[in-house]
Amino acid sequence: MKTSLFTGITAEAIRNAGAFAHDVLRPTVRLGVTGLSRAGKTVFITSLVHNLIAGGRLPFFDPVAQGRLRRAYLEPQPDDDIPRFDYERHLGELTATPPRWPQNTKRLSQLRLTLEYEPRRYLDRALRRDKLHIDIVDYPGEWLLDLPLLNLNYTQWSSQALLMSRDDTRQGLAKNWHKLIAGLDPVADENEDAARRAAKAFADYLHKCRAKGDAAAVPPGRFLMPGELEGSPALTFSPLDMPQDASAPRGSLWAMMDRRYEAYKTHVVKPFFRDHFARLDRQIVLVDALEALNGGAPALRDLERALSDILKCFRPGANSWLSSILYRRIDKILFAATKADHLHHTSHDALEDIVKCLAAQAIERADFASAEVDVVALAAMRATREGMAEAGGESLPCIFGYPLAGETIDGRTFDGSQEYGIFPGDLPQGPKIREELMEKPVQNDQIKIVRFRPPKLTSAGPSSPVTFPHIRLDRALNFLLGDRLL
Ligand SMILES: Nc1nc2c(ncn2[C@@H]2O[C@H](COP(=O)(O)OP(=O)(O)O)[C@@H](O)[C@H]2O)c(=O)[nH]1
Ligand SMILES: [Mg+2]
Repeated sequence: MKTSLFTGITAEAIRNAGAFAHDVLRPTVRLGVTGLSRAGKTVFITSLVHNLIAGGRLPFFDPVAQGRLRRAYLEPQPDDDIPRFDYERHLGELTATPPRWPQNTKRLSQLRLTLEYEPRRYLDRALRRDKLHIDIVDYPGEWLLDLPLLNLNYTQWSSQALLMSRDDTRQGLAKNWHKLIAGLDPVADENEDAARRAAKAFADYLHKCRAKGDAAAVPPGRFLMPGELEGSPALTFSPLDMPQDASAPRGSLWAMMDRRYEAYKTHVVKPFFRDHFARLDRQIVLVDALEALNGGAPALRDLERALSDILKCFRPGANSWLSSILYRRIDKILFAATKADHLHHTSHDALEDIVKCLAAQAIERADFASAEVDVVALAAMRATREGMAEAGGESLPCIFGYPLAGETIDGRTFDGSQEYGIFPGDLPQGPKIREELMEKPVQNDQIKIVRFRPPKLTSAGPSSPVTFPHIRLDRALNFLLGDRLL
């Protein structure tokens, strides 16, 4: 272990060290699974756990390929104060007839999976070092985007948020909120009702941005993903249009908002980073690049910025608050483009290249000397099959699946009952990929993405359990965990 990790050690770090001493006896990996809402975290965790427990096809996960994985099972998690990831419910939804995608989740949860394996080294076998606990922590990526708030006071944050909202792409979405705060006097007496109305209008605006795929106008993350804090005063604030060079008079609306903003940082942002983020060993960041491709160049630029902000959390500045509480460093980070089953396999490498391109600048800037970073295109749950279809005398590589009721392509609305072959379009490729993506706007109709029903599951034989079909889930597993199962 590098001694430099102990510089700036704090009480929190010492507390985390207690957890570490415990881990030497029972090897544990804390695996963070994050991504913006709807990126596919719940489906990823459910499929990963089920494929391991039920013996799914994982030929590129070395311990399985080498026949060394003996069994995998769930165990009670060690942290009694963290909600458990509701694996059984999500499994039930995905295996129902007809299968359904899991319901939306908005909070942090955790699940302990234990792997028993045959160690490669004689000594490990003799000492029966043959178990690894994996504590999977599912948390909203929106919460990571709150880190920059720690360096901003209320006035700075307020003017930044207002400036962003006056951008051409956001102005329309912010109309109601702008109108509401224009009618509020920041130096007038504090007023709970006014604070509530402003906070609601602000949150509505943030939701509208997100619905359009705008990943940049997110913080404060709990406004979109409130978790257990819904309705709490720490979430009842909004930027205000404040007079320049003035300060908040005592008892004013401005002072009230300032106090709540600071409470949000102290009681919401810091505890998340300290109690959850700082304890992670490995991290997978799920990215719905296809949704952003669908939204064209502005959505891709926003996604690039969000990825860069997310990456900053993994490599905080040397003298920052976050680095002072980080006891362990995350040593592997995987960026995964999800839902690759929306594309024919001939496009999977291109999708990986797109995510590499979106994350490249951030990775360079952050200088990941101590962490290994990789990119993969995967589908945790493959909802389509592949085939060729004839169109206009041309044979095109298509994907076949059941589009969900209400989905549309080229003006046609699907009813969910029939299988269709879809040619999803060509992804930009090659050395000019960045220009193609960011400057020449991808036309909205160039890539065709519809949501498909989850697949009906089949088993390999009467005695085999059903498992979830996937794309490259095993490669992701191997990168994240393979070296801990030697
Ligand atoms: N076709 C396909 N769709 C997926 C896959 N993973 C997620 N989805 C879709 O994305 C939606 C959101 O996934 P979910 O796991 O709930 O996202 P979360 O908000 O990050 O937990 C699901 O309802 C599915 O429609 C996948 O591997 N393949
Ligand atoms: Mg979820």
